[in-house]
Amino acid sequence: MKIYFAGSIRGGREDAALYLQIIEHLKNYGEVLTEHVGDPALTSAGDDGPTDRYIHDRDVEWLLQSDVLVAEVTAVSMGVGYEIGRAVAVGKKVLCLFRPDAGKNLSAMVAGCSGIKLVQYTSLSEAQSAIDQFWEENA
Ligand code: 6K6
Repeated sequence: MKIYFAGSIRGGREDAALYLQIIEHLKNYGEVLTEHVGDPALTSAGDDGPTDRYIHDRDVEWLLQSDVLVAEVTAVSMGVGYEIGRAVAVGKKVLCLFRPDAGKNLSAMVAGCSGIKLVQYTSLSEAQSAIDQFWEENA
């Protein structure tokens, strides 16, 4: 089982510690191809790494190889939205996790998409339970 985890990078790293904890839980179910998204050392500003073209092409390849996409969608991120759209377009299973108490408005393009399982949560344990249930329903 290959899992693509999507979380904000240039959209802001305020939830990076949470991404790391979600990724740790996802590892119970398979290989997470995008562990770097939870790396606390990864900032929104780093620009001395690979080119944007390299990042895009590599990440899309991983996304197309993956069985499931799990996205934390509370922080508003163009890249996460793009990845969700690409995953839905090719019929991947998609789970989106959103914290309504963070004061953000979720896009209707995610909230209204029938190809996405959307779960609202307030605590890490609720996110973990949502992941467990998603796997039970899609195993
Ligand atoms: C690093 C530091 C600043 O910018 C970077 C770019 N590096 C990236 N490395 C790996 N994946 C990336 C990178 N930038 C975006 N992504 C992908 O898009 C990840 O899979 C995330 O799920 C998503 C984040 O998009 P933005 O728009 O928030 O950056």
